[in-house]
Amino acid sequence: MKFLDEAKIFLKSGDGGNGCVAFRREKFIEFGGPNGGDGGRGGDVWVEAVDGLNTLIDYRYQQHFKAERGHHGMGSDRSGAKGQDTVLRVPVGTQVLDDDKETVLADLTEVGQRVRLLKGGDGGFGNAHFKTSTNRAPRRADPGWPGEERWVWLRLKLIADAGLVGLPNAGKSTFLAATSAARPKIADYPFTTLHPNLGVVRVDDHEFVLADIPGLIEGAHEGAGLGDRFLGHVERCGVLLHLVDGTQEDVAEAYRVVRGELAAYGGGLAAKPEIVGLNKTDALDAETLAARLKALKAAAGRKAKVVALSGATGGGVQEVLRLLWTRIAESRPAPAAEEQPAPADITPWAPTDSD
Ligand SMILES: Nc1nc2c(ncn2[C@@H]2O[C@H](COP(=O)(O)OP(=O)(O)OP(=O)(O)O)[C@@H](O)[C@H]2O)c(=O)[nH]1
Ligand SMILES: [Mg+2]
Repeated sequence: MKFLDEAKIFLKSGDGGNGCVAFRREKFIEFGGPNGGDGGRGGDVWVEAVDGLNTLIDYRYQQHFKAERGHHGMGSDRSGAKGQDTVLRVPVGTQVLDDDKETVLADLTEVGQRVRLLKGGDGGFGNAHFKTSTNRAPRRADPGWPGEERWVWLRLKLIADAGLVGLPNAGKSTFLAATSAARPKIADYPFTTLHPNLGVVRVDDHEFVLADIPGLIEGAHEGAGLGDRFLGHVERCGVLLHLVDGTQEDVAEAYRVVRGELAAYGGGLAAKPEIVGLNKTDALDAETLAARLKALKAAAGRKAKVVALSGATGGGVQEVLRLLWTRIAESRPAPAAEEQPAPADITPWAPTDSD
């Protein structure tokens, strides 16, 4: 199963600025000639792959992108300035597709790569441009040429950064729903989740992709329950969030069952950094909570970090997200900072490609 993050957006490049009708007016100069300047070119729309983004979440909130219109020409032969370009910053791996969702307009595979999607309209000529030997006072100036506009799709193949594991009913989907815009099915029976769900989680100024997969049970590696066939979706995660339902008697056993299945699955899952969450703590009194937390800590050993939380009320959730982010940041390859030129927001307009 492939996970895709998609967004449909509307783009428009800037219209050209209008040309100007003006005449030279100066004392003692009769019949000053035409001096209306040309309009400026409209801004272009670019797309650029940048470092530090890994989802298209920003394009859910803003869907219309317009570049600035070229400035109008003015008297005294002043031409209008070029309109500002608009640069869409997208994660590496983003493809830009046409409205039909098939034609690939741009495929951004490395940081810093930028592609012009729409060109701004040309500016109109001012009346100085229309001066001829027979018409020395032309009143004609052209309006700017319109910019281009189109709908495009942005598409990014998502890879989960963090994976939720646990027994059925541990509250995995509730956690995903509480921390992202994903709306997985949640219910009070095992195997509510039949397919993996992904959500984009924001914590502080970072964002990462969290995968919720169906619950594991004892013998999953032999096909019990839904088996371990969805574990492949968390194989490439940097960290696992292992949720244990705190309302059950033996939290340590619940923890061990899932660890056993992760180890049996192989693929390095058992060796992945793990955050252990004692979940549903809102339903526990202080004494039970302390006892179960202690039992779970003993089972998890020193290596794993154990946190008490409640996906339903949100208690402890921020702490868990920060811990997850820390592990994810550690697991991501360090960006090769020296190699990348600082991405400038605007590319200077090169007159050579302005045909
Ligand atoms: N009191 C309490 N109940 C919770 C909490 N989180 C989840 N639940 C309840 O636990 C039940 C199971 O929640 P789900 O999120 O569907 O659990 P799951 O781990 O996704 O279950 P599967 O998809 O079957 O593996 C639901 O009835 C939830 O309302 C919590 O923090 N506190
Ligand atoms: Mg679920």
